[in-house]
Amino acid sequence: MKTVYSPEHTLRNAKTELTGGQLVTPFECPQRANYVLDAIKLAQLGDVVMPTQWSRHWVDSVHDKNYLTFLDTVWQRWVNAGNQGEAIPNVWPSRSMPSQRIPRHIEGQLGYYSLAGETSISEGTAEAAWVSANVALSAAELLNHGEHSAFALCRPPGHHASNDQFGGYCFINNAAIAAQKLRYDGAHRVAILDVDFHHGNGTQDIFYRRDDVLFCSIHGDPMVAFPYFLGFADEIGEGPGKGFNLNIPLPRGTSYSIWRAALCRAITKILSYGADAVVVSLGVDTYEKDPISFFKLKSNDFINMGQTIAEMGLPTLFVMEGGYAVEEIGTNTVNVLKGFENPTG
Ligand code: Q9C
Ligand code: ZN
Repeated sequence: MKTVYSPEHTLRNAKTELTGGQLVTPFECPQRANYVLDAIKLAQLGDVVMPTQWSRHWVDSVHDKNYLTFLDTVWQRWVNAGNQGEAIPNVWPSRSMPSQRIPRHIEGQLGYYSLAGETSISEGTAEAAWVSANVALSAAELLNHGEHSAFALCRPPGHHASNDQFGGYCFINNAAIAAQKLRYDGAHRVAILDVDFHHGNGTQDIFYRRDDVLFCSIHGDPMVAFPYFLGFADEIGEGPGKGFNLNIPLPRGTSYSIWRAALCRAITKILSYGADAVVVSLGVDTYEKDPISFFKLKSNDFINMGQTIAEMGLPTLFVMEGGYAVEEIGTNTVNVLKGFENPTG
């Protein structure tokens, strides 16, 4: 399997994440992608190729134009406003003041265009997010050229980014834009299988009213896990999208046997849907030692995960999302990809 990777992911190198009332070094750090790349080379998974640059069209097709302008300019505007630290949102159009207006001040705009407050914007963040999108698009293009599978080693991740909001370490929804391209390239029906520990709220929201992209997600119960306000089992899609959204929230301590049963449910849905291609939002934060998650998958379980996904027999694009046990992120990610390439029976 080929991997698409760019060293420019290091442009995203924030110094702060707001967690537990403190500003800490972000869990979503450059070493993550470096460890994954090292493991890919060690395992000889296949060629590692650089992304090419794609038209803005694909990103524009899932994100609000004004949001993208905000993303491209926020850092400079934040600095120009005299701020010393990184750009962190601290006020939102909340339930008691549901304003539809977009503030002019950068502090107000940060709240308007964000869905969470842990993710600081720093110099180079927008540039890295655009490169990450190009990584996903270039990997999607490999499928278009006849590859059965490909791996987009995206960083920063994307599945929490909605049409017009960043958060959860995500800015541009890489999996969503890849799905858009696969649709355009001839797949009539695309399924997104989100196996990251967290619910892919951004991806769900982008495709919620559509029947040409099925979204299936297995994740920590949002009653007790980020993103808290989306990802419940009763969210099944709306309008033409009704029946084309599947959420499987699971409790604290979920082991692989339980998790795998959920995967099989999602796979049954994808097969009955008649998907022509699958995008896997591949987070490995389901790992037992992940510092911010609460499932109990072991490193070897990721091999079976890849094998099980392969049993669908569909062209598959893997897109990197989360995974914060940095030392093991390479092994766990490559285990999925190797498992996919070496199915049982
Ligand atoms: N105390 C992805 O996996 N909440 N994003 C962190 C840490 C945000 C995860 C709480 C988690 C976002 C792509
Ligand atoms: Zn995650």
